[in-house]
Amino acid sequence: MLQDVILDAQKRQNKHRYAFPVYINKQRFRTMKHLKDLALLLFIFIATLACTSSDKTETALPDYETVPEINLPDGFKIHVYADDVDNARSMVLGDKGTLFVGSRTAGNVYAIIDKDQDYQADQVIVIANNLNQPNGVAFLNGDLYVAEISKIWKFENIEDHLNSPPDPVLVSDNFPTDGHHGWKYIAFGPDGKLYVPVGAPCNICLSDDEIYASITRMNPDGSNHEIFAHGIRNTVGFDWHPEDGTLWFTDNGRDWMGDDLPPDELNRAPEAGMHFGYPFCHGSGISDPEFGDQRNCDEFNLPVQDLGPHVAALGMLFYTGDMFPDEYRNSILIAEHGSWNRSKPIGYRLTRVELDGNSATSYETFADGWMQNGSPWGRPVDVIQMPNGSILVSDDASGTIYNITYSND
Ligand SMILES: [Ca+2]
Ligand SMILES: [Ca+2]
Repeated sequence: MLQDVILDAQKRQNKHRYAFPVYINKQRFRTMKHLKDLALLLFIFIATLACTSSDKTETALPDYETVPEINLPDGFKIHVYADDVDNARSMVLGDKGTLFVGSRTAGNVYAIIDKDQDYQADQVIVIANNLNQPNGVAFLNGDLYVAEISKIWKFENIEDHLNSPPDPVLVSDNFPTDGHHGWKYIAFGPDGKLYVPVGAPCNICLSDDEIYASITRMNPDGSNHEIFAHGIRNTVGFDWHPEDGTLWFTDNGRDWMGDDLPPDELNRAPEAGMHFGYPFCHGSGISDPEFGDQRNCDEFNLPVQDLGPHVAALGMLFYTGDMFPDEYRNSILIAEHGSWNRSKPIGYRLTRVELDGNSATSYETFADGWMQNGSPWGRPVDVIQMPNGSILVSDDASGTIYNITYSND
C-alpha cells in the first residue's frame, strides 16, 4: 500500500543557518572542578540559547521570491514552502519538524521535510496512498493519526520511518461511511483526547443517529468515544484558546438559501454537551425554512462571529507566535476555501478575527488574491503556526504549501 515518491528538492536560495554563539571562557572551563560550576555553565548555555532564539535578527528568514498575486498587510510576505503536494489539505507538525499533510480526492498522506530549516521544503514523500479521503492528520507522542471517512489510523513512531512507513494500526472504525461531509479534520485537545467531527450527511436534514452533525472525542487508543458537541453541520477546522483551553471551531452554513444566507460560523464550546443550532437555526438567529418551526434559535449556542455566506471557512488558528505584530497575538486566522453555492464567488482568502475576551471585535481579510477577476486559482484549506512564528497555509487547488512571514524592517 505504501509507496515512496521523492520529488526534486527545491533550489535553495540565500542559504541560511542558525547560529547559537556560546560565550565560555576556556581557561575557566579547564580549571573547573566542581559540579556546581558545571550546573552554572549549563544554565548559561541554556540561557544563551533562549536569548539567541528570540533574537529576530539572528533568525531572520532569507528574502524569498514572493507570490505576487497574494495581497497581505504591510510587512508581511508570502513564499512557496512546498509545491507538488497534490490536493494538500489539513496539516500538522511532527515533534522532529516533519510537516504531515492530508488530502481528499488524491487519497495521499504526505511527509514534507525541510532538512536545513530554511522554510523551504527539500523533500515531499507520499507515506500512504489509496486512502478514502484522508483529510485529517494529528500527531501525539511520535505517532501520526490519519482520519479516513469512517476510520482513524495510527502510524507509530513515524518520523523514524519516513522512507519505509510501518503498516498503520487501526484506532477506530466507529464512524459512519457516508461520503457527504464525511471527510474529517482531527486534532488532539489539551485534555489529551482526539477530537473527530461527523458532518451532516446532507445539505439540511435531521438524522435519527445523533452522531451526525456533531464533534466527538476519544482516547488516543479509540476508547471512551463520546459526542462532545451537537448541532454542527460540518466543521473542518478547530483550535483551542491558548489561555483557557476552550475549543473554538468553524462551521459551514447550509446551501440554497440564496447568495447571502446563511453565514458560516465561528463558534466556541467551553463545555461538553452544547448544541449549536443545526438544522434548526443558522448563524446568529436565522430560522431554517424547513426545520425552524421545530425549535427556536434562543435554545442554542449562537456563533461568536458570523462569517461570510458560503465562504467555506475551514482551518483556523489562534496565533500565539512572536513574529507577527503584537496585535495578532491570540487573534484567530481562518482559511476560507471559497464559495460554490453563490452567483458571485467569495472566500478564497485568509481572514482574521480579533477578540476582546470571548467576543469578536473585528472580522477582516488578512490575505487574498487566490481569486483574480472572479476566477479562483487557489483555495486555502488549513493554517498552522511554525516554530519561528510564521504560518503555513495549504491550498488544495494548486497543491501548494505557502509560508507567510513578517518583518518590520
Ligand atoms: Ca530547506
Ligand atoms: Ca450554528
